[in-house]
Amino acid sequence: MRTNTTRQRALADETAIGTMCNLASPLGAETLGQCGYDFIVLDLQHGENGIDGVQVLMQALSTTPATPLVRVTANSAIQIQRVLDLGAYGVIVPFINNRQEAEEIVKNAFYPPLGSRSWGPTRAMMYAGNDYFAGSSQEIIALPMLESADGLANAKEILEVDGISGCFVGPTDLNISLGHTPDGPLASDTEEGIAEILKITQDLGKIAAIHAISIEDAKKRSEQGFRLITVAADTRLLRLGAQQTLSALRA
Ligand code: 3PY
Ligand code: MG
Repeated sequence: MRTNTTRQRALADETAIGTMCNLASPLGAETLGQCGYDFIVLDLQHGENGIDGVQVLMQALSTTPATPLVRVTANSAIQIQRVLDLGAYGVIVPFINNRQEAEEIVKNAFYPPLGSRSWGPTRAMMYAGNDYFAGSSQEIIALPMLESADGLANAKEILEVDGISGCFVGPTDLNISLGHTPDGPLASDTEEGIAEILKITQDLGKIAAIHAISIEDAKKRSEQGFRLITVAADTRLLRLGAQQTLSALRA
């Protein structure tokens, strides 16, 4: 089965760098993949992507070395199984708050004996290889998002679930859940919560993932110990590049 190079990198204690696709553009996804990102997260939770179009973005990513990951809209059995059938090599699931919710992810992301995913890897087997049934539990990553006060309080029981590969911290939603606003730097209790989650994840030998809003933020998270980092998103990268070009020419 095709190796999940992003998983491999993160578990080897190297930082995998990716970004998010909020645009429903196959050419956009392909362009980012060709830039050399380790992975690309196709985002169904925010932005304009939907389940019906995400397959084409995964096909576009197939021409690149980037690992295709999908952030689903919610902890939905149908959506997790469908994006995996379409070739996602990992799922990121928003707002996971307790062990039971983490167990649900495992049930839907993996075949028996680990989970109870239904057989039907329509595109996944072409992308991954004919040994998909035997190999997918090893290669696919399942990352619950820890981004609420409950998720923080229950981080250990969530991360201890067998089959959960690690966690993906959503700093902004965590900040909001702890009583702060989405603008400006994160509050000190949010940073303390993030450090706590990181320590629990590292102690379990699992993958610590997080979203970063800037290059500086990503560097800080990598130095802190996070090993899978999304930096910005296609919309933001487009805006930054365009603004930089314009302001240089108009100066
Ligand atoms: C958050 O910061 O809440 C996120 O979900 C980042 O993607
Ligand atoms: Mg979030």
